[in-house]
Amino acid sequence: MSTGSIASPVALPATLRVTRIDKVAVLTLARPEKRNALSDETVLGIERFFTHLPERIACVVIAADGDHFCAGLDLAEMAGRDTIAGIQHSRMWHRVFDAIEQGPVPVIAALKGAVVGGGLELAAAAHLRVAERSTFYALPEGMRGIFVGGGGSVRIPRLIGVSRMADLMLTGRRYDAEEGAALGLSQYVADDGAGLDLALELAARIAENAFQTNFAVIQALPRIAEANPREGYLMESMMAAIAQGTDDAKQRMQAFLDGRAQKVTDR
Ligand code: 1HE
Repeated sequence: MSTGSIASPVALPATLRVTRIDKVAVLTLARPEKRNALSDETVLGIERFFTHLPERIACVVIAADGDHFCAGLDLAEMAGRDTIAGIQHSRMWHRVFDAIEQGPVPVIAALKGAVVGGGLELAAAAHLRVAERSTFYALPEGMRGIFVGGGGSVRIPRLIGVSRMADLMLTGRRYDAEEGAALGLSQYVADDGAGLDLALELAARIAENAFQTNFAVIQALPRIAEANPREGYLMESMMAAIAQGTDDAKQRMQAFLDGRAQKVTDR
């Protein structure tokens, strides 16, 4: 599957590139010579992209040039940062990765090679992850004398639990693509070179869903899962009622009853 280049509605740094297929936008990390290490310029560019999505985009895929998804924080930019600047930097990453996770549309990360440190934090902010077989996950912060700062301590335990994250950080352990999928780091594994196509195929399906369903899945579902069940059930009922009350939902249900819509088994 090939992608058509588009001009992003906002200026992006040379380390990022945007392409589009119909309702799917692809944001590509384009700094392979530095293994897509996340400079401040890149992270702020990611924020600009997600807060100014091109019109009529229904799903975003985050992809990467080169053999590695992302080697994490740009270590070359760390040296001059004192403690206060470190807090501000981490809060900036939180803001940016929140824009991905809390944005209006589902986001898929197409992973390969290194998905390490801040690269794993970025991947964890997406809603779905497709991992090529070359993918390996690690949290080498311990080796560098630092700690996760991009929301990893919140998001990664949701995927694999605190004890596995502690193991990654304390021992320098790596998980490969198959292990990562078994543990919940990715939902899909693809052959090397096939990850982006699979991500695009999934994105095209997601883009056909009703907006209100995708919105409920990315916004309500994670909150309900973490809520007290009493509040969770109430939030679920309200979300269900809002979704089914839309004209779109009524038309989709009628289309099924009239025999004009796909069956579950058609996919
Ligand atoms: C980098 C970075 C980087 C590569 N910042 N420049 N992240 C890490 O500790 C991971 C560090 N990187 C690696 O372990 C390896 O680079 C890889 C396993 C990812 C890839 O290995 P390889 O052999 O393919 O590449 P390389 O030769 O190590 O790197 C190629 C170039 O990219 C080289 O620069 P060059 O000018 O010498 O060619 C590397 O210096 C550069 N490079 N990774 C800067 N990360 C908000 S808190 C988040 C905390 C973290 O993310 S900590 C984890 C940091």
